[in-house]
Order: sequence, then C-alpha cells, then structure tokens
Amino acid sequence: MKIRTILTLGTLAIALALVSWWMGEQSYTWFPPQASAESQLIDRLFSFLVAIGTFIFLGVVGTIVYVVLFQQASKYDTSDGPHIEGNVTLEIVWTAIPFILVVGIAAYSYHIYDRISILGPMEHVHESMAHDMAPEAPAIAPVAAESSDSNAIANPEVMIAVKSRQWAWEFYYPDRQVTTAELHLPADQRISLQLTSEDVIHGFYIPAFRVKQDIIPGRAITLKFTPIREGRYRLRDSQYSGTYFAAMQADVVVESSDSYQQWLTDAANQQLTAAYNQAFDEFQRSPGGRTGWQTVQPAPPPLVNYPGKGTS
Ligand SMILES: [Cu+2]
Repeated sequence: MKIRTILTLGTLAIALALVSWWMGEQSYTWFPPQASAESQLIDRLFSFLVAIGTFIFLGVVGTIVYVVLFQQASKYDTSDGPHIEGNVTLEIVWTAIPFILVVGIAAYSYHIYDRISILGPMEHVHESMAHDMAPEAPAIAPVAAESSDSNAIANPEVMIAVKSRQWAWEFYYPDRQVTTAELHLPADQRISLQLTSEDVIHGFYIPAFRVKQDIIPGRAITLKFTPIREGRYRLRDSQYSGTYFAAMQADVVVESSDSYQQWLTDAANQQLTAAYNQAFDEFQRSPGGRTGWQTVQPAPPPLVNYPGKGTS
C-alpha cells in the first residue's frame, strides 16, 4: 500500500472515530433523566455500544458509497475483479477484530452488571472496609453471611413489598404497615423491593431508573437499586398483561430522607380508602359496551393509606 493511501485511510478512521464518539455522547440525551445510580452505569454502556455501532455503520456504508460512486467498472468491462483468496493477513485481521470487539463488549457489560449488584451507599463500603482492617480481629472469624448481616443492620435497606395484579400496583411498607398506590422512595438509599404477582406475569419498569424486572406469579423476586435524583417518575408495566394493561401505571416519588419519613408518618395516620384505579373505573363505566369481546374483570381498587396525588 502506498504511503498516501495509508495516510488517507488513517485520517478517515480518526475522523470516523471522532464522529462515533460524538454520537455516543449524544445517546445520553435520548433517555429520561438519570434518576438512579444504576442508570448512570447503564447509559455509559449504551453510549459505548452506540459509538461502536456508529463506527461500524459509517465504515461499511461509507465504503459502499465510495465504491458505487468512484470505483465503477467501465461500461463494457465484464472481466473479474482481483482474486484475493488465500490472503492470510486479511483473514487474520477480519477474524481478530470482531473477536476482540465481542470479547470487549462482553467484558464491559459484565463489569457494569457486576457493579450494579454491589452498588450501595458509601457508608456501606466504609463500614466493610473498617471491618476488614480492624486490628482486634475476633479469634473466631465470622462467616461471610454474618459479616454481611451486621453491615445490613448498620445500614438497613429500605424494604418495600410491591404487589401487582390485573391491573393495579400496590406498595406495602412493612416497617410502618402502610399501604399506598404511589411508590415513595428516599434518595441515596439502597432500595430492596419484594415483587409479587397475584395472577399473571407483570413487568416492573421505571424508565428513569433503567430498572426492569418481570414478576412471576407464585414467586417473590427481590429487586435492588439506589435512586439518586429527587422528583416524580412513572412506573409502567413492561409485560402485556391483558385488556387494561396500558392503564397499569403508578407514580414514583423520590424525595429526601426527611420528607420521606414525614410522608410515611402522615400516611400511617390515614384511614384506608380505595385508591383510584383506571382499569376498574373504565370497566365500571361501560358495563354494556363490551359485547363481543371478553375481558378479565379488573381487581377492585386496592385499599390504601395513601392514594397518591393527581390520580383521583
Ligand atoms: Cu400488568
């Protein structure tokens, strides 16, 4: 290859890399705000994939466009192109590049998912580090489960039960025995949700948190994450679960630890009332309008201490 060709190709590759990097940065703006610690990691992985995808896409399409425009055979030339079978260097290069790419993407994805599972408040990390470095170690080393238990007590996770049914979300705070139709979470604390379904498969999905988990009937599934940005977000069902599936939504409020505690206390002092439920409401409103099609009758609205704002 001529020096000039190599320089041209090198310049093009650098320009392509810069455009791809820019595209990767753009991908952050395609999503809702990053409201959980997990969302920052997921978005970084997505940005990385967008950059790689852009590089490959522009490289392939650019080559095709260049060939179509500038490398055409002359009108009556029906001869073969150059015969390049048996080019070992070429075969090694086009095997090695995809191999390195796939292994790299897999390793990076694994690293992100690994970090998501251990993400917690900083105190947790300091706690365990202090624990490990304590000079007066007990004669009998605690087993791993015990030491993680003691950390959990020093830094309790916020435990909330999430009950799903056709078609309503219900949230239960076992510490205060409060039931709500709106999910309230303290910011910067590790949240541990126990997800259950009373009938069919539902999907717990908060786009702003980038967390999504299928809920399987007959099982309690634990989902952990850390909200980091105060505000009001939307919980949606990510698995089609029947007629009123689209109405199966709820608000998620992330607030400071103080106002969260205040809200919990206020809610605990309120009487149980029926929450507004869109599925149930629509079903009741048009009892005669459903001729010719069958539907499961929606579950009655959940009885809650806190029905939520802006829904009734
Ligand atoms: Cu559902």
